[in-house]
Amino acid sequence: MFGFKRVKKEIKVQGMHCGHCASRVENALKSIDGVKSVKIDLSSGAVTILSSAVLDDEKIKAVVTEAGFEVV
Ligand SMILES: [Cu+2]
Repeated sequence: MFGFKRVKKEIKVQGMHCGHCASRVENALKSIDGVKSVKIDLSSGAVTILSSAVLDDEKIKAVVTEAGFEVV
């Protein structure tokens, strides 16, 4: 919602090869509490996460790993 603060976090994810991979990572990250949007650049593996609170790095790693990819 408008007016709430947003925390921006950028990570790099290895192993994404197509839109299907990207959407798996996106959905995994969106399952984390507070995540509002996920933007993925497939060619570089750069993932930008906007959230309403500071996210736990370990949690991010865990859901990405669970989806079958790796945070580098
Ligand atoms: Cu793929």
